Amino acid sequence: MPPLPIFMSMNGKITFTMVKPSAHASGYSGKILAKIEEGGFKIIALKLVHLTKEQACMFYDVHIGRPFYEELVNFMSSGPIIAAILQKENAVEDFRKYIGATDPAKAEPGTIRNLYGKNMGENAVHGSDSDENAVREAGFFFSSLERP
Ligand code: IDP
Ligand code: MG
Repeated sequence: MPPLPIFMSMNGKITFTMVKPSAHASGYSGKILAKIEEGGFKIIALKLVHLTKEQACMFYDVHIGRPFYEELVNFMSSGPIIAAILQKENAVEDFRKYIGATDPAKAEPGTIRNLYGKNMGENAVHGSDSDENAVREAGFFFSSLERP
């Protein structure tokens, strides 16, 4: 992924999420966005995008070399996703808790991945894993005209 964007004043207060292709195709985007808002996360940028394989490779470049990388980028470019920037105090950590474990079978009952995930790959949503990655991921999807 490209270097950090200049815009960083919301560092610590934002996270980045995607409704993954399988969840969007199943018609869960509305329910998932509602659940995100119910959790106290404010949607401050939002779009529907169909990533090319090259774009998915770039987004997930941190996972290059992992056994699931090829499957992951094929899946993430298989259909449209909903991308959003979310604002909340302690956004990254709180959202990771709110979506649950990577494997939906291990995610706490009531979490988004528990409710809407199918398996380890098709786990309904993405959530940034650090403040630095949240800023980087938000900058990958949204220009300065598309976000506060
Ligand atoms: P995370 O999304 O909970 O942060 P990561 O380890 O960063 O989990 O992995 C990124 C994504 O790659 C996961 O959300 C999942 O969709 C996919 N993934 C991770 N591990 C596996 C696996 O063992 N098999 C298939 N897909 C995987
Ligand atoms: Mg991750």
